[in-house]
Order: sequence, then C-alpha cells, then structure tokens
Amino acid sequence: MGTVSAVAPRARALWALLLASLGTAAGQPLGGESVCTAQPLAKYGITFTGKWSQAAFPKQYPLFRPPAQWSALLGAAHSSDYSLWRKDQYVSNGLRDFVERGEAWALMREMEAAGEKLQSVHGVFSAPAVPSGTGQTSTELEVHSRHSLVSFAVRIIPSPDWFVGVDSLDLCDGDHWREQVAVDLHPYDAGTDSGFTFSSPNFATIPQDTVTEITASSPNHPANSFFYPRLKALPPIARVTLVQLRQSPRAFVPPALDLAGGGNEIVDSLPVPETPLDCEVSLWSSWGLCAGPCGQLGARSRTRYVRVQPANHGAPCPGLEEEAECVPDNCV
Ligand SMILES: [Ca+2]
Repeated sequence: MGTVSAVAPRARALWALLLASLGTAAGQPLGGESVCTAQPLAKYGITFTGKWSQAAFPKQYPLFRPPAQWSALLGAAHSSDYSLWRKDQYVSNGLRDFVERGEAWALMREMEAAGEKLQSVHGVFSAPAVPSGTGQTSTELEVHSRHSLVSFAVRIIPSPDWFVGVDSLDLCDGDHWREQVAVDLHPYDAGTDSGFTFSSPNFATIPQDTVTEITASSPNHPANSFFYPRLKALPPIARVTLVQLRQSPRAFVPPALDLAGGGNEIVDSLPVPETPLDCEVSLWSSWGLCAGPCGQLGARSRTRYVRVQPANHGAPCPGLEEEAECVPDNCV
C-alpha cells in the first residue's frame, strides 16, 4: 500500500502529461479540456426534479390530455468524442424521435453504436417518466475517467419538440470525482418541429433547424407558450442533481426526499416562483349594425375576447365590449 501511494502520484502526473500532449496532437475540441486522473470508475445517483408548475409557468399551462409531465430521462456517460445534443447543432434522428414522440429506440441504438464503434460512450442510463410537471425521478449511473462526461435529455410533454437536459457535464475535476453537482435546467427547442405552443399539431421544420434555447423573449412572438415579456429570464423549469455514491449504492436516497437535510445544499428550499401573467385580448371585432330609430342617434357595438387569462397578479383584462353612437344606416 505504502509503495503504491508513493509511486502513484508521479505515474499519474506522467500519464496526465502524456494524455495532454496526445490531446493537443489530436486537436481536441476547445483545446483546454482537462485530463481526468481520478479513480477509473465512479458511481452517481442522478435525480431529476420537475419545476414546471402552473404558478411558475401560468401561460397555456397544460391541464388536460395530456397534463404537463416529463418523459423518461435518457442519457449517457461518454467522452468528448460523443455528443447527445448541443446548442446550435442539429439533433440526430434518434434524438428527434425522442423529443418529438418520446420514442427512445433509435436514440438507444445510436448511443450503443457510438459505444461499440468509437468507444466514446461508456454506458447508457434511463430513469422512469414523471407523470406531473413537478414530480421527481432518479436512477444511478457509472462514469469512467476516460468517459467522465454526462449528457441526458427529457422531453417536455406536451410540446412540439421541446426538451431539457445537460450537454457534456464533466463529473471529474482533475484528480478526483466531484461529490455533487446541481444544475438548473431550461427549455430547448430541437429544431425539428415548428409548433409554437405546448399543444401545437405536428408541423415539421424543413429544413431542420439547430437546437436553440427557449427564453422568455425568444422566440419573440406572443403566441409562444414560454413568451413572458415581463420576465428578464424564465424561472428554471427543472433541476438535476448528481451525487457520488461511495459505499452502498442501494442506500441511495434521492436528495429532495431527505427531509432531515438541514445543511444539505442539494435540498432546494427556494419558494416556488409565481410568474405574473398579463391578460391578453384579441383585436376588436368589426362594428355591428347601427340600431336605433330613424332621425336620431343610434348605437352600435364591437367585442373582443380573452386570449390569455391573467394569473399571479398580472394585469387584469380590459373591457370586452364597446359601444359607440352612430347614425342608423337602415333608414330609407
Ligand atoms: Ca421547434
């Protein structure tokens, strides 16, 4: 034991140096990728918590057929040679099937093929679907020092092609595995379906677009389900936590269920944000007929309807009917 620990640091340093030079020669992306010299294998518990509540996202919040919910979580531990999804890049056919229809089969095959042919995927993991917008799901995964990156995706249901996830989160920090990592998640558009609202009918984007983040102001169109002109940024729609499992993986307790966790920074005790939603009304209808006795002023009216009901102390709706004086136009 003593001999090993005396030799290991120097060997590790040499190994790191060698890998670093290989990395440079091979033209690694971004150039600054650090080499992982931690123990070869580590296990993590991953917990996904939905924060898609009606209070936080009142606009067009899906209540029925289907109500707001999340698909299964599908991900991989991989090297930098693989990417499950990336902002500003095109998604694969497998990811498109997954985020549009929740079909995981093609995506699983793609990930397994990357593992077999390129050895860029160490393992695939999945967690059960979440039947409500604010539920939780968890599973375990294994990372390797040469496959220390974690990516996953969860489909937003219902939606055209919207999802949340992480892209290449590195669980290795130089010579050790990170104890715990928590990341707030925001919605992304896969660029394969042009629907604007949660319940838009299927409408393929041709040609396919790249992955973009959906924000309170982008797409900049009032019809979009996440368009909140009063917000600078959307509240997180979900959160993921990864905790390293040391001894008994079976004893893994999802962090948010740990009610005694006073000093545990993973437990998220922030109040649920209440996003104000202003009333939105349609344009006025055209004026109705002018009714009244001939020779006197008559009255005509026009109406409009509520497109978006206000919520959380947003601006109330204005009047929906307006009357004006007019000269009766059916007098002979
Ligand atoms: Ca889209």
